Amino acid sequence: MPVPPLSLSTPRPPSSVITDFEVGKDTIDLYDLFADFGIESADPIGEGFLELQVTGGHTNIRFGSDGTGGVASFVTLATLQGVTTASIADIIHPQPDLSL
Ligand SMILES: [Ca+2]
Repeated sequence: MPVPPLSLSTPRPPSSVITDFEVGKDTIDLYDLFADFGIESADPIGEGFLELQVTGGHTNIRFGSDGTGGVASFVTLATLQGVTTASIADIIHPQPDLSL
């Protein structure tokens, strides 16, 4: 089957289900994805780049490439099965250098 062309507006990797995520022990690494879009934020949830959507006993990790407003909708990157207490502390993402 032919592989569809990658679009810059399509985050990678595609949505996946993670069944063994443990809050406080495991992390979700979104560093490269954020870096690809030039996103460097101390508060990616507050700025609309990331949403942790708790629904049906699971958590959907959703990415919005242009933050609050803009034209891009949230895209679900992964679903943490059986997890409802994940927070930004469980996500690896680029942060501004506050030491400057
Ligand atoms: Ca947006």
